[in-house]
Parts: sequence; C-alpha cells; structure tokens
Amino acid sequence: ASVAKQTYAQRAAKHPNPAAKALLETIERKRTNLSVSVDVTKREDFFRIVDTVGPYVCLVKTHVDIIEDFEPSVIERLKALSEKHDFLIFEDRKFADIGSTVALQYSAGVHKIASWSHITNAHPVPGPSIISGLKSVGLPLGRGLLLLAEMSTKGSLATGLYTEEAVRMARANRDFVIGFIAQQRMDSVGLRKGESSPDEDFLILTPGVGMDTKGDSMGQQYRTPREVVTESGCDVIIVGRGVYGKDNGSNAEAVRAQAERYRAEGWKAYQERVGI
Ligand code: 5IU
Repeated sequence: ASVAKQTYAQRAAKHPNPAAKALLETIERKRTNLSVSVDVTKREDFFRIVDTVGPYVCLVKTHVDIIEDFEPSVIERLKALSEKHDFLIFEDRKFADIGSTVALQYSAGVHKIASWSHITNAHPVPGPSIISGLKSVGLPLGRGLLLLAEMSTKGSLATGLYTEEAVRMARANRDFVIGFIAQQRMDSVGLRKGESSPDEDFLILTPGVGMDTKGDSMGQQYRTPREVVTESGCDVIIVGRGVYGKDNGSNAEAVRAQAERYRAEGWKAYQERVGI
C-alpha cells in the first residue's frame, strides 16, 4: 500500500532512522499526530504550555532562540518534560548556511541543538552540502532532519522545481533526511520520466493549521486538520497559536482544551485517511 494508506505502527516497524521510528511509535502509542509549536519568549510561559500540552502531543516544536531568559537549565527542564509526558523534541531551526557553518550552528553555540533535539530542519537552498554538514553531526547521534520543501505563507518561493529538487536531495540522503515540512505528500514529486516511486517513507510535518481563523496579519495561512491529513496526506499537524492563544497560554485550562481538540481532530482525520 502507498505510505499514506499505512498505519503509523506499520511505518514505525520498518523505518530505518531512529528519530523517525521513535516519532511514529510515539504517535501510535499516544494516539496523537499533534505537534504544538511553542513560540513564546519567557521560559516560565514556555514550560507552563509544554507541561499542559504534553499529554496530547507526539512532538514539541521549539524556537529556543526566542526565549529571552534562556539558560542551559531550560534544556534540562525541557528534556525532563519530554520524559514525563513521552514526546519528542523538534527545534525548528531552519538552517540555511554552508555545510561547515551549519555543522557548528547545530552542535555548538549557546543552544547545542544536536545534543537534545531529536529532529531539526533545514532549507534546501544551499544544495546537498547543507545535508552533509548537518549529517556529520546528527547521524552519529541518531537524529533526523526535515527539509523545508514548501511553506505555509502567502507568496512562498518554495514551489515547483525548488520543491522537486528538495525531494531529490532527500532521496539521496535517506539515512538522515526523514521527511519534509510541506503542505502535501511528496511521494510522486521530483520523479523523472519513467522513474517509478522508490521504496521510501518520508514523514510530512505540516504547519499552518488552525480551525478558527484563515490566517494572521503577517502572511500565515491556515488549513484544517482534515484538509491537511485526510485530503493532503500529511502525517503531523503543527499548531501554535491555535492551541496556546494570544495570551501566551496563561489560561491553562483553555490551552489543555485546545490541545485535546486538535489531537482528536488530527487523529480522526488520520483514521479516515487510512480507513481504520
Ligand atoms: N512555520 C509555519 N509555516 C511554515 C514553516 C514554519 O508556520 O511554512 I517552514 C512555523 C512558524 C511557527 C509555527 O513557529 O510553524 C506556526 O505557528 P502558528 O500555528 O501560531 O501560526
């Protein structure tokens, strides 16, 4: 069966990358394909939201560079919450430099992303060398990389041939590239004439998900879990403000209720897609 028709458990059983396998297993175990994106600037807001949504998510997406009172203990607390609630961590770093520089940005600096983030991502714009650079650090640690094949924003330049080349770069690095940030499945994208679909399983993680609004004032565009998972075949819905709201998640019960709502919608959309 095509990847989109397989269960998360079936895919987990045969995935060669440890981070992808762990994510698929977590999704199945917790019955959630929801990732919450926690884009807040104060660490106490950050931890309150993570602790509240933890039971409902497979993956917490972070932007640690926006936490203004960051200190190394933030990572220790995040790791403790990831064990308490059984979720993986995805630092949405969007690397975009030459291989040698991204290897340093990934391993060193204040944040030392590779030492704690199971999954991170990169723009394909520099070409295959960005993968080699990140892979030299991440593969020995069992990490996984997502390539940004598409974006959710109005007027995104990541379309057409750019997206196709991103998929080809991923196919050439299947040990480390576990999938894409994209708005739809990439299974038939980038195949040359006469080339048949390779035996591959790329995860599709999709931001730009919201049930109550169509977008924001800065170009973001939202689709529903059903459009994303059932109709477009994506695997993980990434939701930020739809879950933690406008007040940085100060109302924990409201945050909890939204996380449960998106979890339920995402799971129903998956069951409908797979037919179970
Ligand atoms: N994000 C997008 N769209 C993209 C990519 C990343 O929204 O195409 I690539 C990030 C930005 C933010 C989160 O961290 O996903 C979405 O947050 P909201 O659900 O609050 O819009």
